[in-house]
Amino acid sequence: MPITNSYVQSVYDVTKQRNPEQAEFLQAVTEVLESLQPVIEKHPEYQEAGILERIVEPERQVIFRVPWVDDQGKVQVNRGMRIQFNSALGPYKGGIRFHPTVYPGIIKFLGFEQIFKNSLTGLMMGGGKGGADFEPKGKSDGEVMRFCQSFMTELYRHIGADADVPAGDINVGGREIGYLFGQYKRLTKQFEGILTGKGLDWGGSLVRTEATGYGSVYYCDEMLKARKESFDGKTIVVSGSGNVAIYTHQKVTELGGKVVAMSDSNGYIYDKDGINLDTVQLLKEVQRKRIKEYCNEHPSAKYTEGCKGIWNIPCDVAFPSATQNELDKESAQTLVKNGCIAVSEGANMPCTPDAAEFFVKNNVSFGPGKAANAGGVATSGLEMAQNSQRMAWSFEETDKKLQSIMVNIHQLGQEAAEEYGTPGNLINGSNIAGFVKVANAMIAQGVV
Ligand code: NDP
Ligand code: 2IT
Repeated sequence: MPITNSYVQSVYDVTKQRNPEQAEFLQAVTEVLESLQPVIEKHPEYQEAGILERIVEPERQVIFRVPWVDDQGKVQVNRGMRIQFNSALGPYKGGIRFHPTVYPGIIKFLGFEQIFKNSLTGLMMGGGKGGADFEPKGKSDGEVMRFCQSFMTELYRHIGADADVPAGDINVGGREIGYLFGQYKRLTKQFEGILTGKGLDWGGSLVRTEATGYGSVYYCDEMLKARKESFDGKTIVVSGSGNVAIYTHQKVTELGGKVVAMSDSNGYIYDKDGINLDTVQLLKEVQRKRIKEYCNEHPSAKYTEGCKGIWNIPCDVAFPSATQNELDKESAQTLVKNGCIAVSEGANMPCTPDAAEFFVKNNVSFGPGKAANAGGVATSGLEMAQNSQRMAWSFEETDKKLQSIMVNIHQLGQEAAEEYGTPGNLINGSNIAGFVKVANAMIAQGVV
């Protein structure tokens, strides 16, 4: 849907002028602004209060030096950042990404998406994101620890249990959260819920590790139910082999699907009889090795160099769960040609805009990231609730809450899509449902 509303267009023009080099951020803003046009037309109060002008500009952006010493004794310097995007609904909340591609355009796209995603969860969380252009591949535990300690030595002054609560994202998992938490405590003497994804013995929540993958499957299950389908007997392709991909595999298998392919940034593995999750977990979670090595254990599987080819594998349901813009229009056309009926974005913005549009136009049930992968941050919200209570809930109780949040997010998207004239379009519906709550809170809180 192109931008036709002149107010929306003027907001986009200013955003582009202010952020000319930030392609990913502009991509995320464009998609949201396009979806919001019918809301803006129906509710002039949003324009009167300057909501769009405010919502595309982060409340605060901190960029800092992260110096550390490698195992050879050499000084290394990375760039760290935390972007505190919007606090209308609660403390800033969102992950930290360590990847060489990190720059403000990536962290801003993620922080911007996070505003609407967190709103959809129904929990009290604003939107933020952080990261560094650090490459953890090939680094020792000691190097990762020193890097995390240096990162937190600046970050600690900007976060707080009621101010900003970071978590994991690409290359930030249990190990990194531990090192970051330890350094925060050392600097402040406070044992507080300032991060989520913590270890289970020191304030973490059951289900947080599994939550994004499980949530993406629960969400997709709702999309399948809406078309009178289920996972039973379905062939599934999951890209990535990290946190989100692994627990997507686990849950989808439990519900009767068969995952035939997974990947990492070097290439993908395919086995028509199904990918063995124990081997993937050992390789990725314990040994930190490449997915290619899977074939040493399972000679029936085939490894192919390069990521894009994974979408040529025929499947009923696809879970792009690695990174942004990993699935383009050509891949979308191939998936549709091969009979794919549903796509659930485990990653943030993994489908290019023309790929997403192609899915919607061709009757593929399409779950946009800010809805489909909201289970991770939702369970982070549950971790914060448990920390505030100084309690820990059971796996079953937490998983049940996660499930009902995902069902609700799907319903909110459906209802808003219907109300604003594009029934079944969960991109529009989720953007609108997420936006309206934030916009109303911003109006109530005045011009800040
Ligand atoms: P992990 O670091 O655990 O795994 C990332 C996976 O994606 C790895 O297999 C990695 O391969 C692959 N990958 C990363 N970058 C690229 C790239 N540039 N090209 C191809 N493959 C790549 O991260 P997560 O599983 O946590 O995150 C995956 C996605 O899910 C991200 O988009 C993240 O923002 C999103 N997400 C994560 C949530 C969470 O709770 N963790 C919550 C919601 C969304 P390699 O090992 O080779 O780098
Ligand atoms: O993109 C995301 O939602 C995350 N990386 C999880 C954020 C969180 O605070 O749990």
